[in-house]
Amino acid sequence: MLRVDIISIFPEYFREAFDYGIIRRARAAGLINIQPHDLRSWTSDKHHVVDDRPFGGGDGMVLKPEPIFAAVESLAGARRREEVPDGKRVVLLSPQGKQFTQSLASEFADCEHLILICGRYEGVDERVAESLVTDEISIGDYVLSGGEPAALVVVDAVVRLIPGALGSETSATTESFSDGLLDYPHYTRPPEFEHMKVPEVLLTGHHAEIAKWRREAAEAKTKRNRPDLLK
Ligand code: 6GU
Repeated sequence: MLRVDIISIFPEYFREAFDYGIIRRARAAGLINIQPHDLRSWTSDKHHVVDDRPFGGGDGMVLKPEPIFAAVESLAGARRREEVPDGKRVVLLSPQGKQFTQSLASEFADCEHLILICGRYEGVDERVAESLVTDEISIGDYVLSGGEPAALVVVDAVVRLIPGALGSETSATTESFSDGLLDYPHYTRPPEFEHMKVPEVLLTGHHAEIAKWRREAAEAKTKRNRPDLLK
């Protein structure tokens, strides 16, 4: 059972997000336990303040360190990165993070406990990234207004790698990225749609030729859409 705690100032954002498809099945099967938490519940002041103005000036507000350290202490039992036990990862979602990849998703799927911290506003006090988290990750080169959508992305990518989450399918190992190429093109009925035909070889039942076509089509599509993967 993989436990995932998500720390956010918008815990309601996740209300129905995990109630569909593979994630719903994995939860029902007891493969994963996902729990969103309100960062404000780890404040101690009357107004539950989680942010403050940046030292040095500038626009916007910065998430304060104290509630985040308190949250991670209560969920992971650690106040510093070095104290995070094996099998646990404390992850800050931020546009300044290192790129989230399929390989990192595999590492997370092998863990017993993930703590995902959703960044907000113009930033998070840097002592969180410096001293508390085991990983600071970004899901791509664009700016989101918060880490919440990124947390959904991470949970989805990780859950489908947990043994048993995909049921009888073998998809997880044969799809995009596991062999460094994009997935091959897929077709279903009808064999002709508005003058657009399914490649003939796929209708023949010649398995070796189909495999060869798929390999070449995957390479061509990778060259066209993601030449960086071939370098
Ligand atoms: Cl993880 N957070 C934010 N705020 N923006 C992002 C991101 C994360 N990944 C890409 N852009």
